[in-house]
Formats: sequence, C-alpha cells, structure tokens
Amino acid sequence: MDVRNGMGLRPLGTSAAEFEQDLLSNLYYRRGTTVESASTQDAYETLALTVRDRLAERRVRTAAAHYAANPRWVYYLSAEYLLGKQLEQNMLYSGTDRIARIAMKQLGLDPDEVEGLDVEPGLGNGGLGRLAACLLDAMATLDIPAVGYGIRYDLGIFKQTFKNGAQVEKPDDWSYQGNPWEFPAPDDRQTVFFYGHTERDANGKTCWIPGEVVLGEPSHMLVPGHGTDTVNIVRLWRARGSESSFDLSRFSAGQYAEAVDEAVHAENISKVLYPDDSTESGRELRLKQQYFLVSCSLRDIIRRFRLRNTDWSEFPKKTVIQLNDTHPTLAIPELMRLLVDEEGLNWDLAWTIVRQTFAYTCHTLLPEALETWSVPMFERLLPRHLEIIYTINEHFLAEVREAFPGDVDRVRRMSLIQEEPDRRVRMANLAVVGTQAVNGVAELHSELLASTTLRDFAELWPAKFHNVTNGISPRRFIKIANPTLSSLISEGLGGDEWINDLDRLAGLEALADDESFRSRWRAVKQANKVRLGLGDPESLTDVMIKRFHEYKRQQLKLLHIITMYHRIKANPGQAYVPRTVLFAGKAAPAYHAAKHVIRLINAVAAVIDADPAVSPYLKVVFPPNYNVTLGSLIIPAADLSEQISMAGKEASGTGNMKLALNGALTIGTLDGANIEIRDKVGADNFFLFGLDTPAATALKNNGYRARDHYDRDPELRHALDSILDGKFLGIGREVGESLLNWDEYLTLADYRSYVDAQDQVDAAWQDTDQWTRKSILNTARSGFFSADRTVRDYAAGIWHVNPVKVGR
Ligand code: T68
Repeated sequence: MDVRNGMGLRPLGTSAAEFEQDLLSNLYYRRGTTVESASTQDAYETLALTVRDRLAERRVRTAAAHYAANPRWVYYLSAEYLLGKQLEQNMLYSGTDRIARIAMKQLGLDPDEVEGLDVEPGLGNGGLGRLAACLLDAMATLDIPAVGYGIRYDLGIFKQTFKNGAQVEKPDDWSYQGNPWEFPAPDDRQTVFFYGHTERDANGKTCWIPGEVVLGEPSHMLVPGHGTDTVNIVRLWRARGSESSFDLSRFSAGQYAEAVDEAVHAENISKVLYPDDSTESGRELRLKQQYFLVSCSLRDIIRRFRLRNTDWSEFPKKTVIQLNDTHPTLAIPELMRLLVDEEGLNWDLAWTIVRQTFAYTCHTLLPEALETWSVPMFERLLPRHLEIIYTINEHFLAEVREAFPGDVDRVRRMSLIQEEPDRRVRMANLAVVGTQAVNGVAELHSELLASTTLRDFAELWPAKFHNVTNGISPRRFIKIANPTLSSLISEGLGGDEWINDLDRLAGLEALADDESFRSRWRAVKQANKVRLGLGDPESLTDVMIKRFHEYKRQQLKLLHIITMYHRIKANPGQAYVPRTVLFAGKAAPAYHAAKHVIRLINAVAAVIDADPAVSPYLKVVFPPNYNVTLGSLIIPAADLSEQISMAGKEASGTGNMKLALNGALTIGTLDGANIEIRDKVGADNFFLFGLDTPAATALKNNGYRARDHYDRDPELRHALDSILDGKFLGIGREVGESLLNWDEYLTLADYRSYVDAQDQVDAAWQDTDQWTRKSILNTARSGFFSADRTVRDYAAGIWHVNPVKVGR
C-alpha cells in the first residue's frame, strides 16, 4: 500500500511537467535558490534529489513489506563497493530518464552538463568491489530482502595520473561537494571498542575493558531493483570520535592539535580505502577498519532481528551473512563474543548459531593474498577476539585429530594460528571453520580451491564447498553503458525483456546470419568507438582493462605490441591490420613491478606515436584513472578482449564477461571464467592460447627457465632486447630483466602461442562478415553471465532465501 495515502501526501507525478515542478520546488526549498541564480552544482543536486524522491516512496513500501514478511535476510558484508555513478542508474530504475531531460530543457538547463557532475563513489579496488555492487543490484531486481554493509571511506581509490608516463596517485575526495544519494542515519550509530584487556567476574563471565571507544555512524544509499518496486539499501559506516574525544581543556590551553588528537585518531579509521589489490598491507589500521565494519554491522543486524524476533535460536533462520572474502571474517569471533559475553548463551549453542549464519566467498588462489595478522598486533587490538579464536581453534583441532588420527602435519596446516616463522592468525582458515558454505567464483577456481589452497578443509568437509560463478549487472554493463546496442537488441528481439532475463539474448543467434542486422551491429560498434574518442573507428580496438598485476600479464600484451612494431619496421610496405590497443588500470601504489610496466607501456606508446612508418597501423592509448565510469565507455567500443592471465591465477574475472556481452571477442587463456565463456560462446568464437593450469604447474615444478624461450625465439629475443637496450626512451629495463631472469608468471613460455593467436585474430578481422557474426554470437550466448543468475545460484545453493514481493 502507498503509505503516503494514509499520510495525506500527494504521489509524485510521472509527467515531464510534474517533474519540472518538483525540480523547481527542490531547487527552492532544498537548495534555497532559483533557476535564474542556480549554479550547475545546484541544478545537479536538485535533479538528484528529485530522482531520489521517486525512489524513496518505493523504499518506504519495501521496508513495510519486509517488516510484514519477517523474512530470511541476506546481509552482504564487504569492505569494498564500486557502485558506479548513481544518477543515470536511478533515472532508469525510477523511469524518469526521459521526463527528467525534458524538464531540464524546459528550465533552460543542459542535461548533459548537469548530469556530468555526478561523481562515482570509488569505494573499492577492482573486481571484488564491483562484484559486490552487481550482486546488490541483482538481489534488489530479484526481490531478495538484503542489506549491503560497508565502510564509507572519505577518500576512495586514488585518482591515477601520469607524470612522464609514470603513475602518480592523487587523493579521491569523492564527496567533497556532498553526496545527494546518501541518507544519514545518526540515530543508528554504534559504539565500537578497541585495545584494552579482558577480565573475568566471579561467575566466570568475561568482560572486555576497552582502551579506545569509537562511534560508527551509518548512512545508506538506495539500491533499487530494475523492473520491480523493491528498493534495498547499502549501509556504510563512518568513524567518529565520541563526545569525550574532544579535549576542551587542552583547546582552552591553546593546544589545538592535541585537543582533537583523539577524534582525529578515531576518524582515521574510515579515512581512506586501502589501495591494495591482493597484497596484504600488514597495517594495524586495516585490521581496525575490518573490525569497525564488522562490529557496527553485526550490532545493526541484531537490532534489525530484534524488531520482529526474540528467540536467538531463530537467528540463523532469519539471517544469512555473506562474507565477501576474508576482510569481514572478524564477524565470526565478534558474533561469538556478543552471544557468549553479552547475551549469556553457552559456547556450544552460540557456535551452532554462528556456523549456521555465515557463508564465505573466496576471491583468490594466490597464497600471498590470503590474509594473516600477526598475533601480538591482533592481541593488542582485539584481546577478547584472540581468546575466542583460540577456543574455536581448540575445538576445531580436536575435530581434525579425530578425523585424521596421527596426522600432525595436517593439524599444523589447518590450525587457525600459524606458528612458524612467526605467529599469525589465518583469516581464511577462520572463515572456512566458522561458516556453513564456502564458495569460489568460477568453476576452475572452485575446483582449485578444493584441490589446492583449501584442500585440507575440503577433505574434512566436502559438502561445504560450492561454486558460484560470478556475474555482472546487465542493467549497468549493457543497458546503461551501451544504449545504442541495447536498442538494436530490443528491436531484434521484439522487446526489452532480455534486460531482466538475459538468456533471451539467445534469440539473437538467428540474426547473426542476417546481413542487414550485421551491418547495423557494426555501425553501433563504430559509433561507440567514436563516442570513446579513439581515432579510426575502422581499426581493431584491442582492450586490456583491469588492475595491473604481474599475474594478469600486461607485460605479455606489451611484448606482442613490440613484436608488431618490429614487424612493421622491418616491412614497412606491407598491409597490416590497423589496431588501436587500449590499456587502462591502476597499480597499487607500492607495487613497483606493476608501476614499471605502466611506465613502459606509456613509453612504447610514445615511441610508436612518433614513428610515421608505424603509427598508421598501430596506436597504443592509455587513458588514466580507470574506474566504473571509464570502463562503461570503453567496453562498448571493444572488438577484442584481452584475458591473458597465467592459467590458475585469475579467480574468475568479470571484465571478461562485460566485454563478451558487448560483442568483443576474447583472446584468452584457460583461466577463471574464461573457460566458461569459451564453453558458452563456442571455441570458434574465442581465441585460445597458452598453457593450461596442469601444464603451467608442471613447468614451474620442473624448473622453468625463461631464458630458454628467449634463446629459441628470435622475435621474442628482439622484443626483449629492445626493452633491455633501452629502445623505449630508456624505460623498462626492470621489466625486461625480471622477465628474462625470473618470469614468475610464465610470460615467455606463453609468448609464441599468444603471438600466433594474435595472428589468427588479424586473419579473422579481415573477414568482416564472419567477425561480426562472431561478435553477435558472443552477445547472444553471454546470458549465463548475468548477475541475476549468480544471485539465483547463491539463493538456491547457499542462502536458501525467497523473494518478497513489494505490494502496490
Ligand atoms: C578479484 N579480486 C579477482 N581483490 O582477482 C577476480 N584483494 O578474478 C574476480 O573476478 C573478482 O575478485 C570478483 O570475484 C579482487 O578484486 C581485491 O580487490 C582485493 C582487495 C583488497 C585485498 C585483496
């Protein structure tokens, strides 16, 4: 029921004229200005509020429906969210995109200029953070009662700039102008403890006496579903000093810095997102962030539980908490602490509840990316949690000893505490022990998890291990990102139901053989290249967009570019397939090897650009500051998708799915979700190369020598020599030397196979009709990679939740 009826509130209109009225009203009452004197920022904020108001009503109804249903909830805990810009999405979901633009024009405002002020909240690093956003979108679209919990970092992922081709990081003060999408909820603030010590009272009850107290203040953003009235929320916590943290006496004594010391210290917790990708920073502040997120969120979850329930035994029936990697794993000992110390439950009952409540998604295989925390630091910061972890470990290791009598080595490997070379808490082990389900993010990844990284655990509890292949939001990554292709698809399929039912794209298969459809498909791709601002729309647009990491092998792509360069130099007269190679992505600020690769790419780009014999055929571009917004512009323009990680290293990848969905053909290894993409789109429509996981593992185990490949392959030698000889502005020797002398990720071993596959790409490109057919088939067969399917898999296999329909 529309709550507003009972409140005597007028429903918001759906016409452009009514929208215009509401714009004027919001401009006047919320911004305190008029059309004549409004700045573009005023106009933007007003537009955002006017759109937001139209979702607020759905939000109220959603909350009412959820309250009435008292359903089983999904709580998604993630240290990162890459939500992307909100305005365009919220206009689409509220059905106001058309009327908003008409209304703005009526008021003499330039819609593009106004919408251009929308800022992307960059509260994540890469795939893991974007996955969280795609899953929230799909949960709302599928009417699943869900709340996302995260941290409201003041500074998001750094802004990347280049200085002399090298990455330079700038802070990202994303909400400097405010954030109109956010609803602050200071009433729901929570208190978080750190440091201190534990004491036991006469009854043996444990009490934690904290050394620092910090407040967590929540605000939420709306997470609307598409084609439904459900509007869920993502609740983000910001750290605040408590009232007593401001030292008035010091201030009065003129000690201004000291007066705010404690408050600043507290607020630093949510100051900045750690820009690490797969490497543990080891900083205490990061552990503090993790506990801050977990402590605030769990108390909020319990507060919500109590709105409708009283009995703790109901808790796991009403609650499933999904841990997005190990970052929120402290939720396991924290819930134990709340149940045992604060609620007085006995240990066994509490442990049963905890285990039934949690599920854990693992996003990596790299052993160096598995989080561990030094015991002394952990003990100082979270003394009670360490005791709890020790007790969990005692019980758990007893279980292991019983299942595998005499297997001391296994006990040592599985322990929640690493003993050598130093004592550390192993978060992945804790996450497996404290949950009812563990999943990898693509078929291969889940198999490798169970057979390598988490093998001991899979042997103990085989039924606990699941696969849920990642997916992407079709709303954001085709409907919004690629409007022209979306229109063509809707026309071809006779409707736009495919946006919420992506398997329907299969209907495009028949059109792949239709000459006129193919030529329109091509025209869309070309228009998207023009929109992106790349030179020649006829050239093959070859894109590698992702975080910079050695295992992802941007350096392999670079060796191929240098090889093309040498071939053109050696035979300038010949005809070559013109290519525009586009790189985009950030390197962690402390990851020097990755930053050297960035610098070398920019140097190679400059050398090629300055060479008139080569530049007509080859262009390398590297726009800075890759983010969701830039990705949404690049992906629709891509012809070729580079997914060239060393087999067995990329857990899944999701950019690979976005590119295939938008009609790019993949050149890739048998890694992560590439395998499933190839299975779906067909081997003929995918360029496969390189060693598979068993072959790569065997090669590494049998003493890999990169130099053998260098010695044997003249083209490879030429490419590497040119780097080592400083032919590219003297940049990149570190890259060359690391490849030649070590090559951790088998770049040289895969070089020949990769370059040959690229030659096949060139040959295929020359048959325009065939290429377009393959492109259409890639889109037609990508339905599986919808995040809606991913969420259905979680719902059926792990969460066991049902949708709740929001009534009118
Ligand atoms: C990515 N992981 C995987 N990690 O690399 C990718 N790590 O294969 C997968 O598709 C994606 O997760 C979604 O499952 C990450 O993005 C991080 O960003 C990260 C951040 C902090 C610490 C460790």
